[in-house]
Amino acid sequence: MPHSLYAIPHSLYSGRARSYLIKNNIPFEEFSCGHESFKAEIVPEAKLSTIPVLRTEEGQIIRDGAAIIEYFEAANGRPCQPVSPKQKVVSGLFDLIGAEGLLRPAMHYRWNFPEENLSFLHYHFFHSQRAHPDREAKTQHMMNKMRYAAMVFGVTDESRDLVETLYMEFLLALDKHFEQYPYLLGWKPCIGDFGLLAPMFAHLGRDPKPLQIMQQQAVHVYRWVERMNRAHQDAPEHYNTGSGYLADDEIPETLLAVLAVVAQDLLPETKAAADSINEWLASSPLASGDRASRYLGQNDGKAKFTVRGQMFESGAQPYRFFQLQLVQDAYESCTENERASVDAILDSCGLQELLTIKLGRRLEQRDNLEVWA
Ligand SMILES: N[C@@H](CCC(=O)N[C@@H](CS)C(=O)NCC(=O)O)C(=O)O
Repeated sequence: MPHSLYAIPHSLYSGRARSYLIKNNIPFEEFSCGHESFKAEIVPEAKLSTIPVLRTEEGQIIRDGAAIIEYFEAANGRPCQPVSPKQKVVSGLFDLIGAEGLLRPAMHYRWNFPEENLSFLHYHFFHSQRAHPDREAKTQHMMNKMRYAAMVFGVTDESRDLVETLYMEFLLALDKHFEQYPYLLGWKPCIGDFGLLAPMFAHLGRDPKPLQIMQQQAVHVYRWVERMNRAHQDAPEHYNTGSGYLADDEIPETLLAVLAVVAQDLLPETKAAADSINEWLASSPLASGDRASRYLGQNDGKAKFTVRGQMFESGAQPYRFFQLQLVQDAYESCTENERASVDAILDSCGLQELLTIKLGRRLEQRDNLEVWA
């Protein structure tokens, strides 16, 4: 049996793992979470009923997109991990941005344009439910749950204009980058490309409303999304292509421009989420191995922060800090000189402080769950 990937086309985090398997020529079969085997065989070992989940050829069950990628990276000599310091840190940053930093536009452009998106979404949600008499009711329940999640991440009537403005600034900056190079760090995808693909494929590069925006206003980003789902390099429009990451630890200016846009909400939101979770940690006795649930923190788990005068309240999720820890670990493993070179680029795009924001406890993944160390 080849590897089995439990995933669905419209799932944000599934796109990250699927692309990694495709790009690394790892044979797999894809099964819906509506498949009978998901509930019966997968969830008991996955512990949570989220997707993606991988069942390896040997029968090991791995829940979580980052963990699936890490499984193959560790086994195969880290083919998608840049080794030079700036590129390693920037790759990790884009992984974090994809996993956590674009949830507001992803949810907004999916759920707040029913005229354009609803029948498309219904098809996908319906076909990810088991064939069961309650299938339609379950479909509606799941769609309502996800619609509500858009609000959890801070999209409201007051904030939606700014959510759109920030997304368009990000999209146009990213478009300029992909006009120059087919991948974030040059000629092949890194861990950051896979992370970033999560919101940019299933939601922002596939649902009818945001897909149209991407095709009409950011064709280079659209091509990258397409390219990330094809095994070969798929960059015929780039003449004189190279084959690896850019030489000399180069981070193109176009990528720093993208990070400068992202910094505007990523940094204040991460600080606010850390404050909220740290206050909660201070009053919560925890043993090593206790589960870190999805939303945690003070004030009902909310991170409160302001961008361009607009107040946002969003769910404070420990997962953000699991990803951030990886970036901080990469930075801390550098020599002093290497750290100085990383400091210089992060300073130039307003992200330097991100390296110092920490939770009071480290997070780990154990037995398919995020737990406190
Ligand atoms: N940290 C997990 C998150 C997975 C996740 O939240 N997946 C969504 C679909 S994109 C899901 O299964 N949601 C269902 C639920 O939360 O009940 C990962 O990166 O794989």
